[in-house]
Amino acid sequence: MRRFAGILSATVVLAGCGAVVPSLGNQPVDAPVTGQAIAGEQVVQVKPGARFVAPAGAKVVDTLDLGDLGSFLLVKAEGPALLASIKSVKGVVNVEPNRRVQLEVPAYKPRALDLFRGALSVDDPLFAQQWYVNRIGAQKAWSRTQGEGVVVAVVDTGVDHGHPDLVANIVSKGYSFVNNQADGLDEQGHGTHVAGTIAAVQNNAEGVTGVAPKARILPVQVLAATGGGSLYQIAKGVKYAADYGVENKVHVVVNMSLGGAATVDGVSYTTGWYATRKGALLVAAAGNSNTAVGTPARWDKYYMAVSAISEKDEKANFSNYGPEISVGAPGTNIVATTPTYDVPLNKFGYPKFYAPLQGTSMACPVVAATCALTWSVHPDWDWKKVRTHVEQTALDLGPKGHDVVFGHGLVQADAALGVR
Ligand SMILES: [Ca+2]
Repeated sequence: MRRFAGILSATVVLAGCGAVVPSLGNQPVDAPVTGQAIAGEQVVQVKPGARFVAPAGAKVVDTLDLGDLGSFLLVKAEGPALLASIKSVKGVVNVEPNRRVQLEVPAYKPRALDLFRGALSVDDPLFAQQWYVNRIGAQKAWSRTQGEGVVVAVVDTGVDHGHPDLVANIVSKGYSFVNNQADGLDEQGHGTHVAGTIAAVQNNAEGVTGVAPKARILPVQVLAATGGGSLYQIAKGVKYAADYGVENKVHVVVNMSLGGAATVDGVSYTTGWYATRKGALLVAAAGNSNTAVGTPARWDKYYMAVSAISEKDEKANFSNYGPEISVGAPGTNIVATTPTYDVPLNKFGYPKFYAPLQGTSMACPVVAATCALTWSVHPDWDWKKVRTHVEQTALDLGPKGHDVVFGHGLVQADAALGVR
C-alpha cells in the first residue's frame, strides 16, 4: 500500500510541475508513440451495405469490410469543408483522421543480469537470463500445457519467421500490410522480439524459451522498417488475425505491442469490437510515457491493457497506468529473439539473434502467452472467460484489489493453470 502511494505521488509531481522524479530503476527502451494525423488521410466508417459516393475532391483509396459493423474506407481528402461534406454523405457513421503510429527505440543499455532463482529445467542457453519466465511461474505451468493448439498473432513490425528459435512454431509466413504481400517478415526487429517472448522453441539447445513454447505464431506486419504505421493499417492487421481464427477454427490471441496517445480513436475501438465478435482475444501494451493508458489499450472493453513491472515487482518507471489496466507483467530487461539479419534495431546497438529490450511492448507478450496457455487447456472457453480467469489468478500487488498500476495484479501462469 505504502509503496504504491509513493509511486503514484511521484507521478503526480511529474505531471504537475515537471519536477525530476526519482528513478524507479529502469529506463524506457521501447516507446510506442502516435497521435499525429496523417495529412489528407481520413478513415470513414460507413454502415453495412451503404454505397459511399465520394464528394468531389475526395477519393476512396482502400476499403476494409467489417461485416455487419459496416466498412472502413481510407479516403484521401483535405480541408474542413470537404470533411463536412463527407460526414453528410448518406450511410457515413464516423470520420476520423488516419493517425500515425511510431515505435521509438532509445539507445541500448546492456546490463549483466541473472535474477533467476529456480531450477534450470531446460537447455536453452539464455534461459538463466529470462527472469520474467520464472517470475510468472511459467515453469510450473508447462507441466500442464505449453500452449498447444493456440495461435498468437503478432501484429507488429513482422517476425523473422526463419529464426532458428522460432521457425518450428511459425504457422505461416503471415501477411504484410506494409508491403501488401503474403509474407510478414520483420523489417525492424521489434516484432521478432515479441514473438520470441511468446513462443520461442524450448529445449532445442538454442537461445531462449517462450512463455508458451508450443503456441504458434502468426506474423502480421503493420509497422514498417522505420517502426511507423497507421491506425488503418493496424485495423487491417487485426481483422486479418481475427478472420484467420474463424477460417482455421483455432483460438487466436492478438498481441498488440503498439499504440499511442490519441484519445479519439474510433478506428481501434471498432476494430476491437469486430475482432472480439470473431472470437479473438486482444492484448495491448499500455504505453511507455508514464502517463494515461493510450489507445488501443484504453478501450478496455475489447483490449486487455498491460502495464510493465520491474524486477522488483514495482511499476516500471516508464509504464503508463490507469483504471483500464487489466494486469501487469514483467517489462524490463526482457531477453528474447531478434532478427538474424540486419534490421534498423541493430543501429541502436541491439545485437542480432537475441537481445534484452524493455517496455510495455515486452510485457504485453508475456500476458498474451499466458492467455494462450490458459486457452490451451480450456478450449471450450470464449475470449472473455480466458481474460477474466487470467485477471482473477493474477498476484495482487499494491493496494488490495484492482489498482491503476498493476490492474488485477502481476500475471501468474502457474495460478492460471491451477498448478501452483
Ligand atoms: Ca530455444
